[in-house]
Amino acid sequence: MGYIDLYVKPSKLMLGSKRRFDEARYIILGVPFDGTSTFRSGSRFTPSAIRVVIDGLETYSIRSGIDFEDVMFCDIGDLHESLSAEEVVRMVKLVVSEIAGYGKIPVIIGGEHTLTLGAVEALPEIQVVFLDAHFDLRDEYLDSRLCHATVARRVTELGNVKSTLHIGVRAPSKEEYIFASSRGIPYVTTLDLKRGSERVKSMIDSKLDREKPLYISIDMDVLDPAYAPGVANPEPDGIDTGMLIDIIGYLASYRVAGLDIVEATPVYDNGLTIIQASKILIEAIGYIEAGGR
Ligand SMILES: [Mn+2]
Repeated sequence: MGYIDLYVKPSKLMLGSKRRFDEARYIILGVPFDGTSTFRSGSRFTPSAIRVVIDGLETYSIRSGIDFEDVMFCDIGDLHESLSAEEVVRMVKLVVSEIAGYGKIPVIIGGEHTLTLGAVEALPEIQVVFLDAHFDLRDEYLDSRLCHATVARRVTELGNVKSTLHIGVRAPSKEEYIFASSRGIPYVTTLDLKRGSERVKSMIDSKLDREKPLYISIDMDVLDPAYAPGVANPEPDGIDTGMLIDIIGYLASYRVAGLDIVEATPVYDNGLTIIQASKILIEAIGYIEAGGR
């Protein structure tokens, strides 16, 4: 019996998920956890919400030319629930290790951002890109060292993480700004993104290694609240969906070894955010399948 059998329970299948685990290239895993959300919780409902909403979207992508329904993916269901962030991270790590051990790409639907620590820890030598309005680089937040606001800091401490890059930053705390600057942690702000894509591409190319596997973590609050109002910590002056998908498309030309999409919360949504997250998922997997743009 493996960790998937032990810690994952069946759910409604994404788009009917017709493929078996052994034949799939992408393994979808829901992580319904929002135990450390301090402002607007409810992201634990997002894995189920996306599985419902995605049925209403067209699956063919004019960007990548890939039809998501033709992609070899398998939805294994949702991680067991726990109120302990440590326990969730531990279970995510074991399950993702098993998925990656079979040479498959884990695609994780959160849930809050904390889950990214377990996923990244499970992979061999890796570089990590955070698409996020926030740094999540605090050493501790409200007396907790393991939560959505410290997850990137914990990721930078992992021995298997070769480099990190933050894209879409527009709401750093002073502590995080000083930490990132003093450690030379590279970041691209929302203002940089709005000033042109060529600069951003060359920034990505100068910071990432094409030979090494890449993990992409998409915090839905990287989008402007006009596009994604239903997130745990909305932050104005963000980017639009097309720009985010363009960036993901470029990152997909690297060796993507894992992906997550986190922090959307249906509880504060007008319906739009879950639709955006579903679309981003379709386009991201399409681009990875097509080898980027
Ligand atoms: Mn985040």
